[in-house]
Order: sequence, then C-alpha cells, then structure tokens
Amino acid sequence: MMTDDKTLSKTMSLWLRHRPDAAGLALDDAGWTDVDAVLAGLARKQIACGRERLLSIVENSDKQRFELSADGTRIRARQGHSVDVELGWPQVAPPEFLYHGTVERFLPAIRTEGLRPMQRHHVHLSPDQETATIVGSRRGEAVILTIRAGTMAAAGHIFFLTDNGVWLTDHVPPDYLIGI
Ligand code: HQG
Repeated sequence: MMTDDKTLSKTMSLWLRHRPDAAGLALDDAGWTDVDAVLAGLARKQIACGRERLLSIVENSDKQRFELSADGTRIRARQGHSVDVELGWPQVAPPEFLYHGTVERFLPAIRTEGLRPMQRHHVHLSPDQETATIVGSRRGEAVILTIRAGTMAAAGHIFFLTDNGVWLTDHVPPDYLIGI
C-alpha cells in the first residue's frame, strides 16, 4: 500500500505513543523500541516503507516528533505518550511566561479546572505565541492563553523541557492563566 509521509508519521505516532500493541511493538521504560520492529510492523500492515524512508520521516517530521538512538537502531516518540513511559527530560526553570494554544469551546472547562493533560502525560506549553497558534489551530480558530510560568515555578510546580522545545508540566491551575 502507498501511504503518504504525513499518514505514515501519524501511524508511527499512534504506535510509539499510544498503541505499541497494535503493531506488535514493546516499548522500554523510556519509550524506545527497535527500528527493525517498526519496519516489521509496517511490513505486516503492508505499508510500503523501508529503512531509508523511515529515517527520512524521522529527520523531516515538522515537529521533530521522533528520535533515533545514537547508533541508529532504536526509535522513540519525543513526547505525547499515553502509555506509561519515563522520558527523562531535564527539569528546567521556565521563562516568566509560556503559552498554550487552544480553542474557545474548551475555555469554560479550562477556567474552572485549569489546563489538564487530558490524554497525554503532561500539559504541553509553547515558548512563544507563534508556536501556540499552530498548536491551537489544529482544532479551529486558535485562542492563545498566557501562563505565568515563572510564578508557577516559584510556587513549586515542576517544568520539563524536551529537546524539540516543548515545555511540559503536570497541571496549570486557573490562577496562573492570564486574562481568561
Ligand atoms: C485542552 C501536538 C477541557 C487543551 C501539538 C487542548 C502540541 C482542556 C486539548 C502537542 C482542558 C488537549 C500538544 C480542560 C486542556 N478542559 N479541555 N481542563 N485542559 N484542555 O492534543 O496542547 O502533533 O492533548 O487546550 O503540536 O493541543 O502530537 O494537547 O486543546 O505540541 O506532535 O485539551 O500535540 O503535537 O489536546 O497539543 P492535546 P495540545 P503532535
């Protein structure tokens, strides 16, 4: 079967973040699995993708969703898992403000509950409004929330920074959201 790169990238995200079982994959504690196992999973689903194409998808993924081990034999999703993994991102002090792109229809719940991880392990925050706009626009007209991240950190909330620039935290209580 011919599958375009975007569809293939979505399939890999599904397997490496949420449903490794759907492709017969086993992820280790940090989310890694063998590149060969992914290739075998693709072959079983009759998706035409060899090693070279898989590596080019890893390299060209717009948000650098995947990463390879130093020796190139293992692959993982950088973030966004619903399966239990310990990704090992460093805990970093955040800038004073971070941003979150969402849509109008979620605002009533966000006003009461704050930002919650929903299906993911963490709330994902963006370093700038441009990135947050891209994230929010996946669901409609983006609404950009500003988070008082520096104040949150001073109050003991922990932030992690992935190496593709996404900030992760457990929960943003409504008090730290500006202007909603
Ligand atoms: C919303 C993509 C109701 C939240 C992107 C969001 C990002 C609430 C949705 C990355 C809520 C969750 C993450 C509450 C939050 N009540 N709704 N209390 N708290 N929400 O996809 O941040 O393509 O799990 O605003 O580019 O949109 O996966 O998170 O709209 O980097 O690589 O619930 O995912 O990257 O949606 O996106 P998501 P997100 P990938």
